[in-house]
Amino acid sequence: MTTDTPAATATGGTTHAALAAWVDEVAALTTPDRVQWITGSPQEWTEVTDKLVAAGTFTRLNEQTHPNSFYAASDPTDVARVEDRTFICSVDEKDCGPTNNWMAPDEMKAIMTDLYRGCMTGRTMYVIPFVMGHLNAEKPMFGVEITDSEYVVASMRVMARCGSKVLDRIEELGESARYVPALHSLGAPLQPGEKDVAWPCNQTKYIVQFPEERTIWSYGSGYGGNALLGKKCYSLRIASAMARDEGWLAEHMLILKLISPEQQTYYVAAAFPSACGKTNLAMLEPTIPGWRVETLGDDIAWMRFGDDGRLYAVNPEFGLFGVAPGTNEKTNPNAIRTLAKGNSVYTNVALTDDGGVWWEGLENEPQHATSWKGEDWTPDSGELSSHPNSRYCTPIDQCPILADEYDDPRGVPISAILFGGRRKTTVPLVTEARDWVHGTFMGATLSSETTAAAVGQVGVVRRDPMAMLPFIGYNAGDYFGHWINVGKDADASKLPKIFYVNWFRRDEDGGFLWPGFGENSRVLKWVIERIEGKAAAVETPIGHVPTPESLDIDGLDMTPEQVEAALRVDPQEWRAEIPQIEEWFAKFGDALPTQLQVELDGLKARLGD
Ligand code: GTP
Ligand code: SPV
Ligand code: MN
Repeated sequence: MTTDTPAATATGGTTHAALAAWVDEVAALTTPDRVQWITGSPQEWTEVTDKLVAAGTFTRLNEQTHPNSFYAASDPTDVARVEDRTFICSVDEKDCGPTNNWMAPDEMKAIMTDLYRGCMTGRTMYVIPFVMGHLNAEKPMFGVEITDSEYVVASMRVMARCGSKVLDRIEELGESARYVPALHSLGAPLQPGEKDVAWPCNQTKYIVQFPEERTIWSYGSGYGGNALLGKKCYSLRIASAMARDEGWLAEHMLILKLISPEQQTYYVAAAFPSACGKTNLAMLEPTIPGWRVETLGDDIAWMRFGDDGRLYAVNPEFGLFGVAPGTNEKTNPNAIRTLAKGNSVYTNVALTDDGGVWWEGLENEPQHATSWKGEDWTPDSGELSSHPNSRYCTPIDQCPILADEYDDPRGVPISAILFGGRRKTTVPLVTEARDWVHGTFMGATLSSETTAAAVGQVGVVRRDPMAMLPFIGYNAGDYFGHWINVGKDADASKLPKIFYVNWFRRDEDGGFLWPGFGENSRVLKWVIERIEGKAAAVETPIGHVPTPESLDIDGLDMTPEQVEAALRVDPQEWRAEIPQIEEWFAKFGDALPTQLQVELDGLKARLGD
C-alpha cells in the first residue's frame, strides 16, 4: 500500500507501534488532507459541531429548548442499516452461515482497497480511540475507528467512551491491549475547489466484518449502524464471534432493573428486533403501584458468568440511539426527560420554525415545519414529517432513571430473559419457556414483522433469531449451539428464566390488543411472580401462559375478552407456523443443534393435526 501523495499533517499520534502503523497505512491509502486524533475534550466537541454547522450537515437547535443540540437530515438514500450490503467475511464460507452475506476476505479486501484508494482526499481523517464497556473492565474491549465523517465523530463521542483516556490505557497495555481496528469512509472525496454536500455518502456501500481478524471495514454510508462502528459492527457482529470462542454472549438486548413493592431487585434482559420496543421497555414507567424500573441499557448486552454461577450483563454503550417516531410524554416520558437535558443529535426528524424538532407521535404538532426531506411540511401535507427510522442520539447518563449499577464493570445478575417481536397474530402476550433449551428454541424461532430500521420492505414476517438475524457474526446454526452450550455448562437453578412476549398482537379491527408501553409492567410483574413461584399459568403446547386471573389487570382499560384474546394460544394458528419453522431450520443442515429439532418435534406432537 504505497502512494506518492505527500503525508498529511497530523494532530495527535500514538506511541503504540502497531496502531501507529495501521493509521499510517490507512492515511497512505485514503490520502486525507489532515489526520486528527480524537481526544474527547469539550473544546473538540465545539470545533467538530461548529464544522458540521458550517458545512450545513448540522443545524444548531434553539439553545433555550434544546441546549447544545443539533438537527441533521441525511441523504434520502442513506437512512437505515443496509443488510444486503453487510458481509461476514469469514475465511471459510460455512462459518458465515446461511443467514449472512459472504465473500472471501481477500476478494473483499481487493474490492474495498480500490474503493478506499484516495477516498479521503480533501477531507480530515479522524482517529477515534474508544472502548465498548468500561475502561476499568478486567479486559477492556478497545476499538479504534478511523473515519472521514465529522457526523460520525460527534455521534461516536455520544455513543461510546472515546478519546485520550482510552488511548492512554491502550498505550499503557501496549501490545497486550486488544483493540478492533474499524475503518470507515463516506466514500466521498473532495477534489480541490469542489463544494461539499450536507450529507456526503456513496451509492456503493459495504459494511464488512472480518470475524477471525476482528476487524471492520465500512464504506459509503453515514447512517448509525453502518457508520458508528462500535455499535452493531463491533459490539454484536465481532463481539458475538469473540463470545463464541470465549464462552459468553453478545446480544441485541436491553437491560433493566425492576424493583418490587417489597423492595426486591431483579434484573431483566430483553431481545426484540430493531424498532420493536427495547428502548421503550428499558425506560418504562410502570402503571402498577409500587413497582419501579431503572435503566441499564437499551440495545446491547454482553453477558458473562460470574464466580457465583449467575449470568451478569453489562451495557457496552455510552449513549442511546433511539427511534424518534412514537416517542412522547405518554409512551416514553423518560426518553423525553433525557432529551430535555440537551447534548443530543437528531437525524431525519422534522425541524420546527422555532428551532426545535418534531416527529410523528410527539405532542404539540406544529402548524408548519421543515420535513426530513427539507420540504415545507404542514399537518395536511399528507406526508410524514420524519423518516420512520429517524433517530435521536443522546448521552445515557442524562437518563433520569439510569441505575447506579450502570457504572459497575461487573454488570448485573440477570433473572429473566425476554424474547419478543412484532406479530399481528398467533403469538400471545407472554409465554414462559419450560427450561433453557426450550427458551433457546423460542429465541431461535423468534419471528417479527420487518421495520424501517433496515432498508427494504416493512411489515413482512421473518425469522429473527434472538433478534440477532442481521448481527450474528458467524453461522447462526453454530450460534444456536452456543446458546445450548451456555445452558448445558451452567447450574440450571442459576440460569435466567426465558419468556417470549408480543406487545403487537391486533384485534379484528387492526388495533393493538394490548395497550403496551407502561402497561407492559403488568407482564414484568407476572414474569417475576413466576420466578418467585407465586403466579399461576396454564400449560399450552407452546409453553406456560398466564391464567387470566394471574395477570394483574387492575385498573386496566380492557375487557376480560380482550385480555383473553391477548393471551390466547390458537392451535390452528400455531399449526400454520410449523412449516415456516421447518423451512427455517432446514437452512442450517448439520449446524442445527439436535436439541432444537427435538423441541420442534415435541411442539408438533403437542399441537396434533
Ligand atoms: P432499535 O433502536 O431499532 O433497536 O429499536 P428498539 O427495539 O429500541 O425499539 P423502540 O423502543 O425504539 O420502539 C420502536 C417503535 O415501537 C416506537 O415507535 C415505539 O413507539 C413502538 N413501541 C415500543 N413499545 C411499544 C409497545 O409496547 N406497544 C406498541 N404498540 N408500540 C410500541
Ligand atoms: C437497530 O437497527 O437495531 C438500531 C439502530 O439499534 S442502528 O444503530 O442503526 O443499528
Ligand atoms: Mn437496535
